[in-house]
Amino acid sequence: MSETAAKREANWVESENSSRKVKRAKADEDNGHFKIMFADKEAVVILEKTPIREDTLADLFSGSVLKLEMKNDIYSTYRLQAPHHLNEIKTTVVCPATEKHIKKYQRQESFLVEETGEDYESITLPYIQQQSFSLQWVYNILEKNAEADRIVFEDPDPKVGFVLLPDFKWDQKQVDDLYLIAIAHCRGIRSLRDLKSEHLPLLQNIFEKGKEAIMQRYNLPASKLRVYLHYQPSYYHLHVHFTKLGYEAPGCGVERAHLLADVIQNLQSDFQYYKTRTLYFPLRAEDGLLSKFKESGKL
Ligand code: M7G
Repeated sequence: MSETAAKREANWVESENSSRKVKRAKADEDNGHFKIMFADKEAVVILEKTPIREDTLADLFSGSVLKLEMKNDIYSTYRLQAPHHLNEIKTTVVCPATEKHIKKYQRQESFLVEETGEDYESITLPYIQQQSFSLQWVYNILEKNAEADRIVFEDPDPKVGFVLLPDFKWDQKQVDDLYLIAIAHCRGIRSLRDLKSEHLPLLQNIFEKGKEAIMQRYNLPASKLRVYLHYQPSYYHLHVHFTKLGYEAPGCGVERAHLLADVIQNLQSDFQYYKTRTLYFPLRAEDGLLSKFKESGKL
């Protein structure tokens, strides 16, 4: 049921002197209310209707108000007003948001980029060294300064260890849209491009122990999982996405997701695989990296 339920995402990116549909958001934690209010900080607010859970259907049918919109023969459509407790909107806030966050969440046209190993060294690497998102949230997780109570599994080994926890895209209400991330303890592996055969024990450890932990906690076997890395990622610290097969997680398309099983095999057959291969990925119209590729005559 939940897989077919509509999942809509509305992003407000607010800015004082622009005509874009914008609100400024501030959480009022004292009274548990989330107040949308104008403050002096830029914010990104992501509002998502979450999947409908099968175990709430009885409540939904008995507690809702139905308004008939049209009826024709055996067909009819309604507007259903669900009871409050079934009418939640998952809300994610980035505040203060940088210009890069604002661009990340705006709807924009995408362009497929072809990046050779040399393009990575001369265009991409210098750009990400200057421009990438802060990794503070990642270090907070690894050092237990944030989300410690959400950790599903940890292997503390500094070389091959990792922390597995729910991605903030997942509200954990149902396993149909399961989304966890495994964050490596070791620092300095920015992305797929930095991976070499020496990292195979780390990748294999994440793959095996991540799958085991998900089986134990959520009773989902490996055959129900899509385990992959993004290229380009948004955050340049090695992490692996674990999502449920059948759930079309944002970014699981072939132009961005690289199955961990393939990554392991590729490195086993060629230790320089990700250093030398041409990789393809989409960039959005306002991404600064796209401008760099254009300036270099690559697009
Ligand atoms: P990515 O491949 O670098 O980029 O994945 P993407 O965000 O474009 O997919 C980073 C993953 O970390 C994403 O799936 C995010 O939803 C997730 N994520 C980002 N932040 C800032 C947090 C956070 O603070 N906590 C948790 N649990 N997950 C996060």
